[in-house]
Amino acid sequence: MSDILTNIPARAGNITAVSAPAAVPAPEERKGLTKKEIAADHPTWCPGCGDFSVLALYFKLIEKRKMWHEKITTVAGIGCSSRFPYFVQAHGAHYIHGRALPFASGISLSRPDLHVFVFGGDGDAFSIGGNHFNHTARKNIKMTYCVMDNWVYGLTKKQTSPTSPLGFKSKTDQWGAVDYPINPMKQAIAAGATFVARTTHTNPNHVLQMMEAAMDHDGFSFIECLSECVEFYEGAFDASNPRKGGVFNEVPKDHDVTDELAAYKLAGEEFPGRFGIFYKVNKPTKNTKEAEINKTLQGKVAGLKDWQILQKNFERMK
Ligand SMILES: Cc1ncc(C[n+]2csc(CCOP(=O)(O)OP(=O)(O)O)c2C)c(N)n1
Ligand code: SF4
Ligand SMILES: [Mg+2]
Repeated sequence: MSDILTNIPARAGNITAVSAPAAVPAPEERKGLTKKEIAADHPTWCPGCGDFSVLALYFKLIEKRKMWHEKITTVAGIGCSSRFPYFVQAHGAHYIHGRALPFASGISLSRPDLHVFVFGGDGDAFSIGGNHFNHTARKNIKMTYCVMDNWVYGLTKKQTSPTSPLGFKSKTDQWGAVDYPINPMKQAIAAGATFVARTTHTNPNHVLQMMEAAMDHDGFSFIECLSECVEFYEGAFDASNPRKGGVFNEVPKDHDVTDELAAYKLAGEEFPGRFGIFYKVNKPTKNTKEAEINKTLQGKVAGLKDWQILQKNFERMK
């Protein structure tokens, strides 16, 4: 059964799209959007859920960077965090569990004028979506992937996730988790992501800073954003929150973000670890490479009609 049927209240189709308002004045007449103009449905998260902060900061980003409705594309898979696009009054899709990245890749490659944001959970990203994560990262497809890591499956009410620590008691590990958790930062660096950052929902300025830097990066940018599930993993991130007696340690000022090994070392620090940009390098994107191929090929078929190009392709395949 499709995710839409299992998880989403009656909305038609396999993809639930939220479309922009009909009457859009010409860009030159328009000011930056206000939160009121970007907020859609009332978020259905539990009171106190960390996901509220991430959404509020996405609104701030849209406001600050003067992005207009038709330029905002928000994609997600399935999970509490993945409800995100519902709450943004712009274009977006609440897609299939673990499949947000391939969907977003299609948008990114076909619409170079947009910057696609993908939001989702740790299960969505690293369990069912694990392969897509690795391949989207290695292809360096331009987009920002913000994983709202709560160390648990929230939507399905407390199962062990790939980031749950050893000993975590859940419905799937009643005696405590025995499997070693993955380290999202190490995974992203090793997979080939060209921008890798870490933040936490309890530090709003930092979340916004990371989102801005990720958006400005030409390539696949990954953010691990700790986002507490107050219902099924309360207090998970207290050690990273100064208001709860924890510490928020930023990446050292002298850290070289182009040094892969140094980034990997930072990622290996014990929780609460470091926050900030661990790794950032410039590498040609799949977007650029494909655009170059398209340009060359279009030159070869200049003057032909679409059906003639198609026919030529069929002939070549015979
Ligand atoms: C193909 C498929 N498998 C399983 C599910 C059930 N399911 C929905 S969300 C989810 C995990 C959610 O956890 P996470 O991605 O960490 O997001 P969170 O709810 O914690 O934000 C699972 C297993 C599904 N909807 N579709
Ligand atoms: S179950 Fe957890 S992750 Fe889901 S909305 Fe509630 S607090 Fe947030
Ligand atoms: Mg989760």
